[in-house]
Amino acid sequence: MNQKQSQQPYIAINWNQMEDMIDKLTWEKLTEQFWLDTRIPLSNDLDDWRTFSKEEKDMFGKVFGGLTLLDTLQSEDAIERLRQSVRTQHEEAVLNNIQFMESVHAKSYSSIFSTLNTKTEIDDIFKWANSNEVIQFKALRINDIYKNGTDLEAKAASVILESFLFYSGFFAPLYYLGNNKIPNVAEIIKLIVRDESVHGTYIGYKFQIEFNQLDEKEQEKLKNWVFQTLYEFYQNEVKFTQEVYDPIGLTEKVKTFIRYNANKALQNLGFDPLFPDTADDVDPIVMNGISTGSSNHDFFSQVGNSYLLGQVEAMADDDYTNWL
Ligand code: MN3
Ligand code: MN3
Repeated sequence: MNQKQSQQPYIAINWNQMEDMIDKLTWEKLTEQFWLDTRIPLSNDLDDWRTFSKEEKDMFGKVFGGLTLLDTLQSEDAIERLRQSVRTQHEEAVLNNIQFMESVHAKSYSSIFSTLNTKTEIDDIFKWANSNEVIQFKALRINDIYKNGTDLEAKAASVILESFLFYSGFFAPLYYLGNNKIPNVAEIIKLIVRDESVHGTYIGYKFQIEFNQLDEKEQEKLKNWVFQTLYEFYQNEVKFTQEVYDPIGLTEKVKTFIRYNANKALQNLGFDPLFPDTADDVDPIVMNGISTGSSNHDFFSQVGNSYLLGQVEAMADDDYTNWL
């Protein structure tokens, strides 16, 4: 939408005349699942936290520090970039909601830190996130695509971040939840996962609309770019996973989980999976963690309360009506 030309009337947004019903359904879904970190009783997790080893506490600091960095990027730069190529006024309204929730996500980690960590520990975590090479690679590379990539590349980068790059971090709280530890911290992560699931699906859907308008040659070129970029991120994710999870011996389980989620990112973009890993390969403790509770974390799933990889196929309108 460009309303800046002075000769043209300024257009009032009309929610009774939808160009794309997906915008309205997404708005309703996102506003219905609105939440705030301040409503979760995080201090109830302190008893569990005190039993954790130094290595476990260190791992959680890095995990949440890394997630803070990525959600900061989403709240500050991603939505501004996506705004440049909105197709409808309603899409811009949905992006406003997403942008605010990204700030809620980024702030949630600070609520977790202030509950579990000392001031010195918090300072160290932020120092790590702001200087560590592997975590910085994710943020800088994604932001570079936002700054210098095409509209379609920017959308793809956003989906890669939302549906893939967060999950090496999400693994830890979900795994501990599956073992009945820190349930309130994990509840926040589950709420974030639920949001990211809608964000990735929605931006992926908008990507697919534009992608389908390209000619075959351009499609092939962009598809190759997406797979190459995703694989480049996967290699960095492996490094990140080793650095963060080697000390507590969870690296291999996390690597399976990130490959599974890399496939989900590709699915959101309308592409076939790259890795052989499916939901069945992911540690069931994590799948339990992610599916506990009343929320549906995956809008592709036809079976309701779960987080399974759906059939890989192009999006259709009825995929969205199933949300209702
Ligand atoms: Mn977020
Ligand atoms: Mn998001």
